[in-house]
Amino acid sequence: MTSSNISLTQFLIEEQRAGRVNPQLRLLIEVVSRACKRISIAVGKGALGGVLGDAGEGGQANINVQGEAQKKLDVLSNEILLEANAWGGHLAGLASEEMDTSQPIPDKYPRGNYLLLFDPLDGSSNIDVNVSVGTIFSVLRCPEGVTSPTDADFLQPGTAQVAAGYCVYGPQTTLVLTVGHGTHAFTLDREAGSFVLTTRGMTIPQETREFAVNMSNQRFWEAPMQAYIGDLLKGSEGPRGKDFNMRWIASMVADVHRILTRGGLFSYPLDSKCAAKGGKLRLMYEANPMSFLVEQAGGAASTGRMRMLEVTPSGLHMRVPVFMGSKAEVDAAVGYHQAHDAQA
Ligand code: P6P
Repeated sequence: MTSSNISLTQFLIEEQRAGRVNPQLRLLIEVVSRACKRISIAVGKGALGGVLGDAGEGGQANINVQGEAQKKLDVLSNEILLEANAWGGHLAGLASEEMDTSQPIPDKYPRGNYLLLFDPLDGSSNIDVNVSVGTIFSVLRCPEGVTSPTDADFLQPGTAQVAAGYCVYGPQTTLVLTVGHGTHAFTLDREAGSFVLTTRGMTIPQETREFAVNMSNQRFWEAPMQAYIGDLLKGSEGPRGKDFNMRWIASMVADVHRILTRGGLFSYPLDSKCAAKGGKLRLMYEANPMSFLVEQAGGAASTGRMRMLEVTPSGLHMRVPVFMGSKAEVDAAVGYHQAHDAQA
């Protein structure tokens, strides 16, 4: 780390001086980053912290609103984020992957102008096998005149986000953030206990030779996805004219962090198993924040048929098919879907 590496706090003060964030949003981001530090500590303890395994009593895992078994760390991470954000006066309400509905800030605290949505610990099925997981968050403005927000107040398109980020708990703990002026990475200095700016202006290469998809679902994909991936797998002998490599960590934060760092195409497409729900990944606190970060890094993000950030949310836990990463590769995947739909 060179002395020129500034802290997250200094970065945010400079963004405020430049008029790119206001004091309330700056406080919000600082509070979320401190919560992520606490989550990082809990994740890092693993078996030593008694926090591995499923949440629940008598061997019966709790099942969350997603129909997924909750991990102890899912519950703990959610509680850390709720407690950290309750009293600061920067939020009007919160929504979480782990909670059925959104929550207004408790009456005993002042309310602010923002809404915070988060997936407190994405990829948590990886925790017990020591693979990177992460926290994803999205920030919206609370609608004018709304003092006690309900779910409907959160249902804003991704273009309405004022900030988004994730914290990946891997070999390093890294916070990646956008406030709409580029995507920037901050690495946790564990000795000092502060996030330090390590990449100003992450940039995704336009082209790539790497894709991330769960290939075991191939037989369940729609025809255009079958055709698209089929052509990638043909490599230099096929219509794409180049060989591709594949990575799948099954932790969106880790896969997208790799793509923000070196390029690639991430996809969780529709398949016949999840089509009835609209897809696997959630729009409001997974696809939208990640799409904002990716676009701000020069990449693209789509449902395969439209720009992700322009999707109109129909519900807090709405699911969508996801394609994001290197712009030329996202465009290629979208092209296969457009060609298929044009013949339908
Ligand atoms: P699969 C983790 O559960 C998650 O929501 C994303 O982080 C990840 O990309 C995806 O699901 C993995 O899904 O079907 O490969 O286990």
